Amino acid sequence: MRALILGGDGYLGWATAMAFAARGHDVLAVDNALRRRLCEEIGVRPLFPMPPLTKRADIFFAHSGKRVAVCEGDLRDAAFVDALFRDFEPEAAIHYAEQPSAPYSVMGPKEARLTLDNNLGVTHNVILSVLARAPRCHIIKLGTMGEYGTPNIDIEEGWIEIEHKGRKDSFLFPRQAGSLYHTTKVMDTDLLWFYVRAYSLRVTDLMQGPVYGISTDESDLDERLSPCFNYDDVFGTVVNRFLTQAAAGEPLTVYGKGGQTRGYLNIRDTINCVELAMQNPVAPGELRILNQFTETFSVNDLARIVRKAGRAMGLSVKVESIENPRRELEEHHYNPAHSGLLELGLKPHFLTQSVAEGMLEKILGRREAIDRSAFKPRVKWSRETFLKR
Ligand code: USQ
Repeated sequence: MRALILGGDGYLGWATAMAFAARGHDVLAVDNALRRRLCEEIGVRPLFPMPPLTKRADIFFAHSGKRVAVCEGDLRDAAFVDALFRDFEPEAAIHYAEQPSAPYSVMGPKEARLTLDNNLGVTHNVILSVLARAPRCHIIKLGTMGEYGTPNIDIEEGWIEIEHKGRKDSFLFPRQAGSLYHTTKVMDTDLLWFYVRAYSLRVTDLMQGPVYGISTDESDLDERLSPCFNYDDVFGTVVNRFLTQAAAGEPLTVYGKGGQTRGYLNIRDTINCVELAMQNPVAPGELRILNQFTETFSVNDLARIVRKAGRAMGLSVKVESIENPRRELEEHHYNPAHSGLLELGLKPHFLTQSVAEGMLEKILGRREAIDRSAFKPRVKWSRETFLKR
């Protein structure tokens, strides 16, 4: 299929672009290197080498003979987005092009504004350009499980039927996000839902949990094709952080009581979920919501898994409970539905000990490059951060 990958330089976008090209799809990856710039600004670096996007596309071509076409540009520019949809005529637009970090989004007023402006601005430009230039294009939007928060009831897959005063109707499941970043995803969903209802857009909104992983079939071809693997407190997700902490001989930083439970998935499953969504498009006027994760863990569960894998590899792994910089429940009910992607054919890759050990092995190969000062959380969910001007 003709797939436009928006945010094609990021952790998930680049891995998806290569996998889709390898599987015979016609791929155009678009990015403005925002993630690289933000990492530089806050003084953090991904662990594995990351040549510029065009260079990575050349390296991938040299290994595979498959071409990821690349276009550099800012998706907040409406004319640029319009031209992309007009010229490429995509059948599917995979929309990863957002500022993806919860801590970054509440770092200060500048970061909060950037997150809001970028995430909503890009989503809205994509919607308008699809309507104007490619009305049959299926928008596949990366949302987040964090849109639902941690309510004290089971989480459904997108929708909930409510009976009120003897009448019934179906509504979006209540959303109550825990950061500004997650809130922009809630707002994205509302924007998409409006345009689906009013203008018959075709949309799949994937509510994804935290992703982990380094390896995909394509990134394993050459270390320079690795995904953008952050382990710092701002852009690193918890499994990737814990494994890097273990490799560095630093304690695993469990925030608070560690009972925070989320739905996790391997980066390989992200790629497969997005491809399944693309190959099974929705009809015009339909908003399909799929909960994208394969298994749930508490932070304490993850610390145990990483400690066990580390010990099996001869590392001494310590676990430290530190003050939680975030406002989140540390003990809560969590039972989200997630049957939609399995019904479409997803074959999950679970977080087994051998997967954790495989990741550790790769990380140990870059042990010298680990910046130990990047582990300590620097962003608190506190009003004081917004007093900066
Ligand atoms: N945590 C720790 N110690 C750490 C880092 C994190 O205990 O050193 C805890 C956090 O407090 C949280 C959980 O681990 O309870 C997950 O944190 P995370 O940083 O891995 O994930 P999060 O900030 O929620 O965001 C990530 C991605 C985001 C995606 C989201 C899915 O950055 O783009 O949308 O996962 S979800 O968590 O389901 O909302």
